[in-house]
Amino acid sequence: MHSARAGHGRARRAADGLNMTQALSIALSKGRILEEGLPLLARAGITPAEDPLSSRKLVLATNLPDVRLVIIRAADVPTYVQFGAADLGIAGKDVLMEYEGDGLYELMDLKIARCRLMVAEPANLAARDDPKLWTRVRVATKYVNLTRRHFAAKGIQTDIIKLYGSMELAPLVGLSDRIVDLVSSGNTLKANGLVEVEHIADVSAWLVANKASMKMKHARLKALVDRLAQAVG
Ligand code: PRT
Ligand code: MG
Repeated sequence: MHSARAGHGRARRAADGLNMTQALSIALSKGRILEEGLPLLARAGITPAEDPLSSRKLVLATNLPDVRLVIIRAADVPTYVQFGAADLGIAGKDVLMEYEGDGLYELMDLKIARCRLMVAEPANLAARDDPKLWTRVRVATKYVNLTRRHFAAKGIQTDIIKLYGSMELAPLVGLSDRIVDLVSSGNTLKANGLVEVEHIADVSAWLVANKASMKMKHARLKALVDRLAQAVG
């Protein structure tokens, strides 16, 4: 009796394991990506089995039996996809530019969660400042890698202060005059007396894929990617 139950448990776990590896997974983050991504997924014929905005589940089944959504932090999406923990992912170009792995394909621009990556500084400094004269700048940002690359390409040295959020606060409290951050409406900068002084990149969310999955699960992934491409229009 005991061993039969254990046997059943093993079979059950094996079946779950099979299901986990065969289902196609899409990693995406709560917040803007999910808010704008859900209508896009719906247009592609993919709807979660329960509301991801209210559910605490991190893995969600969808109306398609072999597609599930994995809900993770935005900055973790490239890692999950590179290591094959998800077949596909939806990640902001900012996150992809910052991530320095090379194990994923950037398949297509989903044209959602649009914004721009900017250098900003206090308005009173900008009035007498000229970015063309910069040789060394102190910058607060969560985008350490892309900030260093951006300035290095222009021959400017950087002292970077790594933050995890609320970059707009840094100039107000004397941490650094300049910040590198995302801007969409511009209201946050304005509310904190900051102005944009340099444009680094236009940002939107991209569909990324694990390289091995694109070979091993090609037909099913291609069908899914085609549906998403149609939904983007
Ligand atoms: O918030 P959390 O720490 O969990 O993670 P996250 O900040 O990485 O996630 P989330 O959901 O805030 O952002 C996910 C993705 O949305 C980003 O990686 C971008 O690709 C995209 N996105 C689009 C934005 C914005 N627009 C945006 N405006 N992400 C952040 N912002 C912030 C910006 O950092 C600034 O603080 O909004 C503020 C500016 O907005 P405006 O409208 O006042 O200019
Ligand atoms: Mg955020």
